[in-house]
Amino acid sequence: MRTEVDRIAEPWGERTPYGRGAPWPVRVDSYLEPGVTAGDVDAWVPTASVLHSNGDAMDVAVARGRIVGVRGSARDRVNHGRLGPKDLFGWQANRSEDRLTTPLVRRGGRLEPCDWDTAMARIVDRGKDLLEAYGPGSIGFYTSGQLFLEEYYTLAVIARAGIGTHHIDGNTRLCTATAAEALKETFGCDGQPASYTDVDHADVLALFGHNMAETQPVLWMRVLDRLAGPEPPRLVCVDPRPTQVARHATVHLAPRPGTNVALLNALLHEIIRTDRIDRDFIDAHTVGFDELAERVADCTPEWAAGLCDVPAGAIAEAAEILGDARRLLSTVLQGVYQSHQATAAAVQVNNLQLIRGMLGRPGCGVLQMNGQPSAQNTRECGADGDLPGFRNWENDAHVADLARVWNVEATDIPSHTAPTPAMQIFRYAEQGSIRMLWISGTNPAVSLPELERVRGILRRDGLFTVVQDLYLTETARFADVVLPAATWAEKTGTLTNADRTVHLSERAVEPPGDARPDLDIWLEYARWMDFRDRDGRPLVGWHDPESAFEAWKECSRGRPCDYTGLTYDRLRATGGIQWPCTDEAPDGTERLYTDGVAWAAPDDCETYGRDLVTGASVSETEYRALNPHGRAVLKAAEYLPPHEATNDEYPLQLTTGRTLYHFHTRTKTGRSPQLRAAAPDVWVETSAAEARRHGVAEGDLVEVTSPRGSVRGRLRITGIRDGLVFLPFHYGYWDTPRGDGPGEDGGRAANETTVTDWDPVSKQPLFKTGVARLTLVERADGAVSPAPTTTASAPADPGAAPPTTGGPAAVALQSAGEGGERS
Ligand SMILES: Nc1nc2c(c(=O)[nH]1)N[C@H]1C(S)=C(S)[C@@H](COP(=O)(O)OP(=O)(O)OC[C@H]3O[C@@H](n4cnc5c(=O)[nH]c(N)nc54)[C@H](O)[C@@H]3O)O[C@H]1N2
Ligand SMILES: Nc1nc2c(c(=O)[nH]1)N[C@H]1C(S)=C(S)[C@@H](COP(=O)(O)OP(=O)(O)OC[C@H]3O[C@@H](n4cnc5c(=O)[nH]c(N)nc54)[C@H](O)[C@@H]3O)O[C@H]1N2
Ligand SMILES: [Mo]
Repeated sequence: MRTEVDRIAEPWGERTPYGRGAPWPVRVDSYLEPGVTAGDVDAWVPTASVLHSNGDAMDVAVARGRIVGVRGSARDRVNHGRLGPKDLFGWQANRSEDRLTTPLVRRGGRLEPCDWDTAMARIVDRGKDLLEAYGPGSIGFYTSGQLFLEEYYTLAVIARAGIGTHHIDGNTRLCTATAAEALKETFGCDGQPASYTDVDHADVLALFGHNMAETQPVLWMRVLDRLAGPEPPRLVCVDPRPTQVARHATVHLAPRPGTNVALLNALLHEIIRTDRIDRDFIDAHTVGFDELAERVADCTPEWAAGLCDVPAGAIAEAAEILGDARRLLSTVLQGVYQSHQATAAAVQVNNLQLIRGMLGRPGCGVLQMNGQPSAQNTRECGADGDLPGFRNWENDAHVADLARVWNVEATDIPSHTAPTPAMQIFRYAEQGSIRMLWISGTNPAVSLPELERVRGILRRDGLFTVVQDLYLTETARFADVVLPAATWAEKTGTLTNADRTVHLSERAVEPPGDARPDLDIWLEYARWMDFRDRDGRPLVGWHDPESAFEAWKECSRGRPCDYTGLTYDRLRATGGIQWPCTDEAPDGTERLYTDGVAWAAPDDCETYGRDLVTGASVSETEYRALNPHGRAVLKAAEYLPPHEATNDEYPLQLTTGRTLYHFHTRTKTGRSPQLRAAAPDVWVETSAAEARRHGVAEGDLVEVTSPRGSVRGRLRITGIRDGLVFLPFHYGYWDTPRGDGPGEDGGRAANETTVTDWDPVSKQPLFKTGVARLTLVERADGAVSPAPTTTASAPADPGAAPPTTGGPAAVALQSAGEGGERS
């Protein structure tokens, strides 16, 4: 059956219900631009989405050398054909008229076009001068969670063994550093235990600070289809906003932001108090239960109710559902990771799974979610603060093993101190010890906290910045050299989603002008720098995506993220495959830890861990004593209040986040007409009671001011908890007259208001726990708030705003059951 659906008005499309343990029915979603029919398409080229971490597999339609649409991949394990609104419409950004087509260099204060040799010579000359005068610590790399595995691996080799700096991190620090850290603290090693197929089996789903409906819409379709079928799962939602997840929940807890640890400790308390624990599992697979039980002994629902401002009865009810679950799947994302006790809270979710013995079986597990499409690869390949292959930088044997793979001396790989997290890289740039910063695939002039400070750093005379992007972003405008990158569908490479599924994304069209794949840029740089291994051979011995992938496979051999059973041809033939994929597990691995925890032994683990409250490192000796047999560690944490408290001057809490239709700083979704129109500008969300208290109404232009700065937007009144303001963080300045920062009509980017502060364990910045005041700028006088009505920002009074629709331009095709059911 084929139906046409306005996928802006109906983001999740129609239901294909299924029951517990049954296969998720196929539904193929597709969109071709107006005037193009399937008969016009010359080729369908396989890839996966890069506008979230879900890994929706799709084919790009190519006609006469141009992308003209997309179609979901029916065979793929991740999406069974479905696509979300960003998947359907986001590709149009590739074709935008304002793509960068040549390198730019700064001459006399202005960025001017030049050829590649001129740009590369500038970078190489400056880098060599700095290396000679100040050493490798004067150079830093800040990369992304949106490139391909082959690119990160190449960059990691160049930075660590070529330059020899440990100032290399990804924007994954803002994103899923806490996911990685929480997995390391509990399981000794990064690596997602669960699988999306656990949604098919679970009888209880618990979402902690995760607006899955908007941020992984295809995974949410899977949940909606279970909810519509026989034996639906029960949903527990912990989120201060009235998200679609909250609307479908059996229990919705809307805590005061920054109180996750208090709430989780109370849930653990109740489960232990009512003896709903799995003693055998705890004894066989964990250490630390007694300390955990002691830590939460006084954390009653009544105690947490006061801190979280949630009824004690609702906490007890949630604990009962979690405690009675027979197949419990929990997910965690930014409502936890971007809070002040990020790792401490994320680890308590791991603890909840473990004390209930909910691990390594169908329907049982935890998804410490990723956000970006290839954040997993940034972490695996060591383009963030980790060594490649989840090796432990504090373990000499691991460093020596990496040196063997790269054929360099172990002493050539910087591992004498902890790797530098992104916020510290920017601090060094501010202080002047980092003098060259190479930024790729990220837009810190909009996405880092406290933007006035960030702009000041990027503007510094003593800092030479290289920015590698598709567009002249806010960040690129501050650069000394801008390099035009080719992107998704214009280059080939692999990417791994949040449940370890690896996809091959193939080049479908030529990049515009002189734009080049990030891989080619770094390979070229390595040639210019002439990096050598210890036998005098080129350090980077590969020349294209497939040879880079083969090199990475050797680096991953025998490691938890083992890719040795994968090839480009296998990925082409099969679609997505989950790592580890080896000779012993040739079809990949659905769940980790089906037979106990595997990588936590002192000689194997990726880290010896940290104190969850202070962030202080645990020493190797302490870890050996704590966990000699390599079990899962149940780590306890006491609750601490958020770093900023409301006061007379700033009486409101402030949180920031996402909407369904936009991706980050909108460089792609802001250039896709349907997505742009669905949420055209920044808005401000409060509750009706808060609006009344402030004497403001729906559609009024208001200003949100924090101790750092302010943002102006039109008010949307929603069911958000009282005392809380929400700002979407997508809206920067590239499409405003000034282009790089606030103009006369005030700030637009949420990060004008956020604070330079981070979780002590994962070093992830706090985007979700600020304070602010709200003032009226101008009455609505007929103007409406640009907030969508289909999402968490739906108006409390349904008649208060016209419904968000896409009209004929947003009609996509849905073919249910086509291609048969996937087993
Ligand atoms: N549409 C869309 N999808 C995306 C992205 C995008 O930009 N747009 N980006 C991708 C990326 S990189 C990421 S990291 C993910 C992020 O995906 P999510 O984490 O789902 O998105 P956020 O909106 O950042 O935050 C989730 C929720 O945290 C809640 N929250 C705030 N404070 C607290 C708190 O103290 N406790 C709890 N429990 N909850 C709180 C907010 O109300 C919000 O609904 O999305 C990915 N998918
Ligand atoms: N206030 C607030 N701030 C936040 C968050 C929040 O919730 N609230 N969330 C944080 C999170 S989770 C994240 S992930 C970050 C995201 O923050 P950013 O990474 O800064 O956001 P993007 O807009 O995705 O920037 C990616 C850039 O890479 C470019 N690009 C895309 N594809 C390619 C490619 O193939 N090659 C190259 N070279 N460039 C490419 C894009 O044009 C874009 O400029 O924001 C963080 N900041
Ligand atoms: Mo993210």
